[in-house]
Amino acid sequence: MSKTSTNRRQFLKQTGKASIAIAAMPLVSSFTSKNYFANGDFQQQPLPYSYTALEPYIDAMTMEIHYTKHAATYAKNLADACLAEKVDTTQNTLADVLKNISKYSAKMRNNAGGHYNHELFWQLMKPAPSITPTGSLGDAINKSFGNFAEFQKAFGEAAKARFGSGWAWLIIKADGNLAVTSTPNQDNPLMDIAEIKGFPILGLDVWEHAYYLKYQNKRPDYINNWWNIVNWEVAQARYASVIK
Ligand code: MN3
Repeated sequence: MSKTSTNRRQFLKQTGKASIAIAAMPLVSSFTSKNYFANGDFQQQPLPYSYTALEPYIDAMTMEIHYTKHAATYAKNLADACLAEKVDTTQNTLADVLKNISKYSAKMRNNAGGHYNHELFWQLMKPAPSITPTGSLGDAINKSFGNFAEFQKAFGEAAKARFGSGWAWLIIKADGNLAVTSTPNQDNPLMDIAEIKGFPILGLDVWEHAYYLKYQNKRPDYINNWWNIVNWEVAQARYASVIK
């Protein structure tokens, strides 16, 4: 038996759920009950690098406008929605809100998703990272997709095929397996309304505001270049936080 499947069995045993089907929701919800972002996950956190740091793959003006205008607005509108809809941000995590998002307004859906997705996106990038994942996530990618190049192809196809605005994802599904998915607008795989649910390991913003100044209509070039700045340490940490 492989180490991965042993670990999965141990996980399922620990949750007290014998079957994959019954264990389906606990895997995701057990993670989402944690406050993933330090220092308050309802507020916009400082960008972990300068606006120029991801050049030449993402230009400084795009980073500045994306962070100070687009993402800041999601954070502000999320705060407004939490007040209006009586979400106690000291008692609930953002992920708690996302997994019950069908109970809230469209404003909450757009801005809770927008805020979570962008806070994650900033963390998932860094200048000059290691180019391929190592550790248990690297092993899981090879097992699920055959090899790293095949995974990149699948993820790139999901990002290219998302019509209009949205996100491409690498997620851990409730059965512990990896999957590539995409969501429209600011939805994400933690939401109870998501077509394919799971815990996001990687997320790529394919809204035009994320790339248009540099790439214009060439979304595939933006997607291909993004691999040069993926922070695999953060992705690995997210994976390891769910799959022990
Ligand atoms: Mn964006």
